[in-house]
Amino acid sequence: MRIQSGILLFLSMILFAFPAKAEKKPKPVPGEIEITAAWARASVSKNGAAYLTIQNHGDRAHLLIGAETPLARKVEIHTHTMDGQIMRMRKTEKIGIAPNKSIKMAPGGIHLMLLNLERKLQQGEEFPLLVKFQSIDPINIKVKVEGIGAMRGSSGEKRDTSGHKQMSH
Ligand SMILES: [Cu+2]
Repeated sequence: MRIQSGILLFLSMILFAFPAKAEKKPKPVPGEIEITAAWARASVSKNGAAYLTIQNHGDRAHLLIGAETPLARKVEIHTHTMDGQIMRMRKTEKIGIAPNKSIKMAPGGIHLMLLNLERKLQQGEEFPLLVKFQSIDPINIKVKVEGIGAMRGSSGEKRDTSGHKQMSH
């Protein structure tokens, strides 16, 4: 009896000493990560693509590790690479965003592939997207759906105050 309760005490001590790892990520520092110009193309097939501009205003690097939306079974981060003469989409697990840098997703470049859409994305609508990072809580945003051949979002684009016009090539 005494030995058993001793073992129990020992086990409970272990449990208290090693609480279940709750993998609680710290909240993003307010303003550290800014997601602007979130848009998607109206979809024609069961897959779609969404594009974000993610600015890291903080002084530490961040890693984009994926996204989720109730509208798609799966969201993958894709890049485009040249395979000989053919441009191919390639899945990547993460995209780094250096301190005080930004990444701008665009057709022909980095994009979020929305796989197995529940329904077609209609121009003009908005849908929720949860954007996930490695070391901070995910950020919930809305994505605006633009036309089928759109090359950029029509709204939400931050004004470029650096004095030069956006290059069209
Ligand atoms: Cu893709």
